[in-house]
Amino acid sequence: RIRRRELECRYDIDDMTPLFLAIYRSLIPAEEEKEKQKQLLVSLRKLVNKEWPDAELHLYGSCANSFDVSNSDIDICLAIDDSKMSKSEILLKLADILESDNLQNVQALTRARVPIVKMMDPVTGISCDICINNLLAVANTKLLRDYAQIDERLRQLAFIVKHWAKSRGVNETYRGTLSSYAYVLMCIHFLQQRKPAILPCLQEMEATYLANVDGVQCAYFDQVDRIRHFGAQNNESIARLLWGFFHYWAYCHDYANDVISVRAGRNISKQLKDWTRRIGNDRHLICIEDPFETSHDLGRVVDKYSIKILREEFERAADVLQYDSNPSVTLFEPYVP
Ligand code: 3AT
Ligand code: MG
Repeated sequence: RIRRRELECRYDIDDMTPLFLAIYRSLIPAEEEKEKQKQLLVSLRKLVNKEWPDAELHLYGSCANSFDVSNSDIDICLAIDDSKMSKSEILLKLADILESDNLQNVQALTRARVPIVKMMDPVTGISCDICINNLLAVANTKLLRDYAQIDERLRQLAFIVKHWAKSRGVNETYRGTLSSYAYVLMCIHFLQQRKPAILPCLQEMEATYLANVDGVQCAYFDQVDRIRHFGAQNNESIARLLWGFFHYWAYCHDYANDVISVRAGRNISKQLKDWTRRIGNDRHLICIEDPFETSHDLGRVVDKYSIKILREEFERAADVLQYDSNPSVTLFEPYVP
């Protein structure tokens, strides 16, 4: 593998910014779509509280972290005292309740890694996954949303990266590629490394948000209104950052030794985390530390085949941005096997 670490990006890269910003804007969900999501949440709350008066429903995932493109599914967490019923029993009961309220395609997946009920609301056409007591996901949703408010380039970059990943077929965890959550963490990490930095490391700052979630300490600076100018010293355009992002994962990241850590605001060593060997199914071929559940490697879904596909896609994207005459089209060309 030739490593092109020293490569400078093309001289006219900044001229492509309007094209990428137009793509970004076209992906943002319309106000009325967000309104429909809220309405659905309100009616689901009513329904659930009839059976369980103390239960709460929280939105999490991209519909709540501001990284959702239009027509996304929504993710909901049912927070409920589960000392009387098992998770599976709650899911099955929930599925019954939803079905009798005419929600469509109701399915309880009790044996999934994260057990959920899936369903579709025929009124709004919105599909949704409901999980039980996954409060760490609610906490990491807030962290991502807070990062997005510091510098708008994060949301722009992440939208384009998610759109690229979906177009190229590398946003499929069941096939060994990365989740949207992992891509957003890679974007945050990348912007933390720019010189000057575009994003701070919120978990290294004074903790203004503190919560113990399922035994995990979640602590970070969440008064992001006060640090809106953090990235102002850096005026890199979105096209330049996009090129930098792919170039970094294609040619600069040290896959053999480094762990991407948004929590630390930098790379840390695999050695330090004892992520150097394969243990069970965890191969640690690309290591992305979860910011709160730090023993959790989001890259663990990646195997020896999919790491090759991923890295080839990063290289393709970097090369398209470097040499192609029409990068804002070629970058998103659907992958055809
Ligand atoms: P999409 O817009 O749906 O592609 P998303 O951010 O909603 O992006 P997912 O639907 O894959 O992503 O996941 C929903 C949320 O669940 C996102 C994150 O808060 C949490 N989550 C996902 N994967 C993990 C994981 N491996 N570990 C911890 N939390 C996770
Ligand atoms: Mg989602």
